[in-house]
Amino acid sequence: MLRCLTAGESHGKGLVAILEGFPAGLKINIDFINKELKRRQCGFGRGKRMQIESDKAQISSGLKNNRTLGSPITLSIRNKDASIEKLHKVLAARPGHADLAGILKYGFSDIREVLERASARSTAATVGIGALCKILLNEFKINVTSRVLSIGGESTKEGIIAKISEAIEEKDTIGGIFEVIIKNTPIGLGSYVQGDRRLDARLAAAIMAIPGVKSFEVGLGLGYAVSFGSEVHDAIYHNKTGYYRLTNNAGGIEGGISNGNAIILRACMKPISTLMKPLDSVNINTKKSAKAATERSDICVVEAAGVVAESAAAFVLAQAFLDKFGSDCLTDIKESYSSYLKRIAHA
Ligand code: EPS
Repeated sequence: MLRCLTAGESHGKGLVAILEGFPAGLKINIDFINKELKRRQCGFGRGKRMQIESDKAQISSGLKNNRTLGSPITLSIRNKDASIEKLHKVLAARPGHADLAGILKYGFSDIREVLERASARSTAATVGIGALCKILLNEFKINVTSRVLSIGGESTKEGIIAKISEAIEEKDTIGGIFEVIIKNTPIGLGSYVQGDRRLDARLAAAIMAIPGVKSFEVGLGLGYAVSFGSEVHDAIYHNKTGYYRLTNNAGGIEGGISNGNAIILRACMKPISTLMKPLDSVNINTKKSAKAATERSDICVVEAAGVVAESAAAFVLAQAFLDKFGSDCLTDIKESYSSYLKRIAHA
C-alpha cells in the first residue's frame, strides 16, 4: 500500500517527505515537482514568507538516473528561513490555530513549539508528494486540477480582488471555497466493503488534513439536503461506448467507488488565524488578558489551498489505483490496467 510520512518545522532546517510503495520504472521530472511547489506559493494575498522561500525539491533516495526503483523515495525542501532557535517566545494563543490546545496537550510553556509544526509550511511537503503521484497518474491520463470558486462570498474576479484588498486594508484575513477536479479516473477505485476503503472517505480525510480546511463535500454535497432523490441521482444509460450518465451530481463517486465520471470535490479554507488586528486572548504565563500573537502570515490562501488539495487528492488516487492494479512495476501495472479496461468495456 502506498504510504507517506512528512516531517519538518516551519523555521527548522527544512521539510522531509518519504513516499513508500511507489512502483519501479517511472521517470521522474524534478522540474515538474518544482513547478508544483512554486504554484503553492502563489496567489493574491499570500504572505511575505513566499518571497523568502524558493522551494526546490531534493530527492535523496528511490531513484537511479531519475527513474524510480520501487524503494522509498525521500524528498526534502530546505528552509531559507531556518531561524527556529533564535525566534522569540509566543505567549498569547491565536484564536483559530493549534496554539492553546497544542501547549496544553504537549506540556509546552512556549506556543512557538506548537506553531512550528502546526504551520501551513508543512503543505510544501504535501505538494512534493502529490507531484510524484501526479507523474504516476499522468501515465494513465488521470489529471488533477483545482480552481477558486469564491473568496469571502465573492465569485467574480473583480469581487475576489476587491474582497482580498479589503482584508489587506483592514489588516484582516479572508477565506473561501476551492474545487478540485479529477478527470479520466477509471470506474472501480475504492470500495464499499469497508469504511476506510471508500474513496470519498479517504479523499475527505486527505483534504481535511490540510491546515485551515473546515468543510469538505463531493459532487452536489450539501445540495443533496434540499433535493428529492429523483432530482439528483444520476440516471444511467448505455450505448456502444458503454455506460454513461447525463449528470454528475455524485461527483464521480458512488458507494465509495469511482464511477468513471469526473471526481468533483469542494472545500472551505478558513481565513488565516494570524490577524494583524489581533483578537482577545490570554497570556499563558500570567493568565491575564492579552491580544493574540501576531506572526508574519498570509491574508488569503484559498488559491494555494486548492493547489495543496490537488496533491492531497493525487496521493489518494495513486494509492487507490495501485491498490487495484498492483504497485511493483510500471509495465505490469499498465498491463493490468489495460486488461481491466478491456474486461469492463464488454461487461
Ligand atoms: C506558510 C509559511 C508560514 C506562514 C503561513 C504559510 O511561514 P512564516 O510563519 O515564516 O510566515 O506564512 O502559515 C500559515 C498561514 C499558518 O496559518 O500556519 C507556507 O509556506 O504556506
